[in-house]
Amino acid sequence: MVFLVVALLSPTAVALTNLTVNGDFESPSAPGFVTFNAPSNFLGWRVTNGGVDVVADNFYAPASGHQSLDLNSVASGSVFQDVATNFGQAYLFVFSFAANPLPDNPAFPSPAIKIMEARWNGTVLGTFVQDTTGHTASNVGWLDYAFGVFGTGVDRITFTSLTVGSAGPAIDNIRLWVVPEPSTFVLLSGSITLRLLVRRGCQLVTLPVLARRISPQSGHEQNLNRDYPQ
Ligand SMILES: [Ca+2]
Repeated sequence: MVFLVVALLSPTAVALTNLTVNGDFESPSAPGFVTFNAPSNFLGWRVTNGGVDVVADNFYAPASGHQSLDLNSVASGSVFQDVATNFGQAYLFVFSFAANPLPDNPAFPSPAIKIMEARWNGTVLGTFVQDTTGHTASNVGWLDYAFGVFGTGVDRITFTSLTVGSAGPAIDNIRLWVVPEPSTFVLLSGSITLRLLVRRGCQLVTLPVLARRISPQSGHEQNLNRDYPQ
């Protein structure tokens, strides 16, 4: 069965509820940063590899709110969250991706190019890369990535750093929204052609979709017109 999302509605047509818990990494409050080494938990998230840092905006700017997550403490980290979903229901999964632009802890050096893998319920959505060259604490270079997915009952969102060292890929503003109708969806201003990766059972397909720019935000770059990995 083909699932097509077309973004043609106004932003006020449907109120979107984010189904993730602490997808903005605003908890716990981090005066600077708070490290969670595996295995550990913090609100909404389980750390399964290495370690991660919840980082406050006095270190570098988040995509949203006051904090974001660096997927490296001093080693490659991985976090996941299980989200209750309805089987067969279509969802839009969106996250902001960048990288820690600050200098490394010299004892744990990392390359300038940071790499992360994102998964939906075990399915790799893609490998995401940011070169921190030219980025700063105030110009982190956050990008939004969006995927259409289907629920299976309980679905696991996983983010894994593929970068060594103490400054890793960074995520923020994780969103999971129900797609209100199979043929319609609400996004925000600006029209961009987007490919959504759609999961139906075990089959992965990509569909060309007319989408609209998500979450306009000062200094927050958008990257919705790229071709997503298949
Ligand atoms: Ca945040």
